[in-house]
Amino acid sequence: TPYDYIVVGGGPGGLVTADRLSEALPNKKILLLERGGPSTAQTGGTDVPPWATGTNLTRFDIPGEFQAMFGSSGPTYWYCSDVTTFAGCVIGGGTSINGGLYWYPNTQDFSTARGWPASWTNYQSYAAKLQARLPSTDHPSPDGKLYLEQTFPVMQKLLGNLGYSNITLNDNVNFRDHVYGYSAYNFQKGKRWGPVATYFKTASARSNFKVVYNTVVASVARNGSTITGVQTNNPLIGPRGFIPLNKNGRVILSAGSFGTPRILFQSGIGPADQIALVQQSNVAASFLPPKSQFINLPVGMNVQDNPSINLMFTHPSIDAYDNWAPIWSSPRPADAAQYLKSQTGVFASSSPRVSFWSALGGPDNKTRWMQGTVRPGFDSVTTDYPYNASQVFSITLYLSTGVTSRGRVGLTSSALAAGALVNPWFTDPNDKAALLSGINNVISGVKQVPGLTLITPDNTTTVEDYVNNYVNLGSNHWVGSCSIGKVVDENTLVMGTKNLFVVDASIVPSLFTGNPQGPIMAMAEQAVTKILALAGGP
Ligand code: 6FA
Ligand code: ABL
Repeated sequence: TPYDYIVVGGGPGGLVTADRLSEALPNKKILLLERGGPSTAQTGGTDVPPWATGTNLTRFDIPGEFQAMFGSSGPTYWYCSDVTTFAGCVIGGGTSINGGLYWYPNTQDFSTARGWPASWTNYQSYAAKLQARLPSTDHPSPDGKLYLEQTFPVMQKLLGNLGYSNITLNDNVNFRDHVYGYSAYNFQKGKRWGPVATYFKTASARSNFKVVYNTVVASVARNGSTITGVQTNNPLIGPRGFIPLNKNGRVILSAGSFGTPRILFQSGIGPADQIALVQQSNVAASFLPPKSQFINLPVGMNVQDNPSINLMFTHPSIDAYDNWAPIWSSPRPADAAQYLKSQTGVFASSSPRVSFWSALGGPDNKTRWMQGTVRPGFDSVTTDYPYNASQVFSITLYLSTGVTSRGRVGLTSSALAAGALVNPWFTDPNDKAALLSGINNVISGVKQVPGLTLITPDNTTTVEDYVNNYVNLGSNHWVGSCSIGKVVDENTLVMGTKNLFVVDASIVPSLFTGNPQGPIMAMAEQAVTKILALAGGP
């Protein structure tokens, strides 16, 4: 059957969009196609840790299972198998597998200085719509108590001595210089909440909305600039997997910073070298339009991701929480029992605790912001010091708004996997210099905090060498591969097409001030409003 709107991808961009379309157009048919399967129990998920057997508390529902996403011994089916970095491929996309840090957008996130068209700078009413649907909390345990908070007093001393103030971070969104506070999350009732428990829930209750799981969209079919339907791998939903659009129908791509470019390349939209790779792939090539209809746009260019560096410390007051290793198979019994009883306690939160920001000067006289995330435990310690592993905590320092480095994403193999073609971190040496100065500033405060020891880097490695040799600078916050103003216009319409839109992180022209899921959802609220207002649609 044909549809009026087909939304491709059920991450934060796609879920906000599909919900608002189905709300505004009760007599039109809205289809959401998601390549992954269920995640939380609400969506049909059943992946429950052994300690919660018999409940509907899945790994996606329990915030405290976040670190187990990385350390799983079984198959990590929730990650996209054909994206060369972490990306969520279940309903909810990244929001079903991420750390849950959730920041309301601020003025500079949607400013013309960051590449947004002037028509986008009035972001507040869209942010308000998001916040009404999905408020943040910095007290994720429903009993109102804070758990595993030993890093807070340590950071209070460290950052207080360096001139930082303690604020409620989401109450002061434009105050992002020398501030710290409790992390804010999109959790509620002690569970992962996000767009799945809100937007997707209301969409799913409407008769004009349908979701189909386990369906990969390869390309859009088009007649020149007019999209006529989507090509999928699922023969059960249409002949040879094809789903047509109604007259005046529209397709919205929300497949993420890697997934959306891949669909565009397979639809003959993008740089010639990427379409050439599609031409070499038998099946995908058969769905390309004739060469005369290729649309040359800088899809995959202009990409950013926050460069980030982890520093590891010990302090005698810290509980490293066994480095989160036993949380799936053998959690601390009291914490597991408390969570099972009332969804309170340590498991009501993911691992991050304190968050902080600072504005940095750069050698090029540009201001760059630095964000810090503090969590008990660590990924890996490299040190010559003897240290007590049960007292380790990590500070991740990311360079955020103001980053000037850009990279490129695209197809990385003949099997059409997607990933970075040019890594986006430190392509401008001024970014590295700025982050280095920020790191040095944080480290300069360590000796003033009794008992605090920096163990990685240790005293056999200079901070400069540590940064120069750092292996994975990425932070999973990819934006820009279909930048607004370059690939899509100010209504998020793919340039050169009449009815193809993109609403996901790929259209974001520059990195946000903090972890991106909040601004992405506020962006989607604004995008869907513009799409609905645009003449010519269903
Ligand atoms: N962002 C935050 O704000 N706070 C965090 O704590 C945070 N942590 C993480 C994190 O720990 C990890 C491991 C990762 C990977 C990301 C984190 N992020 C965090 C970033 C945040 O989750 C992402 O920026 C955000 O989810 C991006 O939203 P988008 O809507 O742009 O895209 P998604 O990748 O979330 O969703 C795309 C959806 O499309 C997926 O459901 C996918 O399965 C689906 N899809 C992809 N290709 C498709 C295709 N061809 N056909 C059908 N469906 C497709
Ligand atoms: C984010 O925004 C980042 O994208 C994640 O990388 C980060 O999680 C979460 N938020 C929480 O701060 C970290 C984990 O805590 C690490 O254990 C893991 O190695 C890392 O992601 C992988 O990138």
